[in-house]
Amino acid sequence: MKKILITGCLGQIGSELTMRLREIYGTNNVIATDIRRVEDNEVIESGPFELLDVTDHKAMLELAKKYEVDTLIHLAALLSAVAEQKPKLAWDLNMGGLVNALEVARELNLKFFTPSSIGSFGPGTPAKNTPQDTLQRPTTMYGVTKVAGELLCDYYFEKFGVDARGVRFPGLISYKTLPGGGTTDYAVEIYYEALKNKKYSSFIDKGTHMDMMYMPDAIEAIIKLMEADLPKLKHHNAFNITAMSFDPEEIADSIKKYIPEFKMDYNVDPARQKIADSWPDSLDCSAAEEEWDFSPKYNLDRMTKDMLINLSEKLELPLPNTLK
Ligand code: AKB
Repeated sequence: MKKILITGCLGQIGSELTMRLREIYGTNNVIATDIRRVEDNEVIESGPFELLDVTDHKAMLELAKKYEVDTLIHLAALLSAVAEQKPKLAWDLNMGGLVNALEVARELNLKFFTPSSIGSFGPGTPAKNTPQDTLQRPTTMYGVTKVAGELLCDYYFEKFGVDARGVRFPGLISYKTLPGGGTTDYAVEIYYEALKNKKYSSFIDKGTHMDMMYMPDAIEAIIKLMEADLPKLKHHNAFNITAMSFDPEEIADSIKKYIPEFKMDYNVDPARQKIADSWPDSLDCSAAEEEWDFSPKYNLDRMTKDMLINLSEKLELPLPNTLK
């Protein structure tokens, strides 16, 4: 990767990935795009930024040509809970945006990355130690677009030789940018509420295990996969990756180690619970480990400590005594 165009760069992944890529590859070699512009934003202010609606193929092609990029990282998409509320929009944006991005990659011979998700699995998938290659019959529109997206990437690789790579992300936890409308978002909200109010009402029920990962590991995974030697990749695209699997009780217990007075109860949201129930509990990432040396650094307690330290600074709230 030398010159990179990113779509959806103001989202949860994009905002951190853009800054990290600018550190590694140089500010002017990372062109950030999003459908909106916001005030006081480090991604917009720190380097090249362009407005881009990913459903506009011509506009995407023009930008890729204008900046002479060699890599396209396509992140713009609706997440699971919002996609369930607006299924037609999710189809149009997630699939329309992806096919446009793959077309641009084909036309200009670009290296390509797009994320899939644990949402690409469904209730018929083995829930524990979910294999890399297994049954995928998701029951959400988000999942339908993710499986179709994985297949589309495979198709562009086989048919046109587009070097399309990707991972199946679990829930991503970060203190910098909030996720927008996912099922795993409770695992981010809980840290904000723990610091602000010492309590949290979880919209996901007790005993619901989902895979998760701290954002620094997710960012390093993207870069490592993109820099991996092509002949070593047997799967190429849609690699299972995860760093931990927990249910609400376990993340609450981890927070209590640092904020002993923290209390959690439940106010389950049936729509998001239904999505969570259709997803695996824990993925097998051996293909990613073997093919490109995937190795996350953060487990639950390390992540909790880092989240609480950084969030208390961001929210200008006192650091918990246990962390002083
Ligand atoms: C979501 O909850 O929709 C995402 C995901 C796991 O893909 N965080």
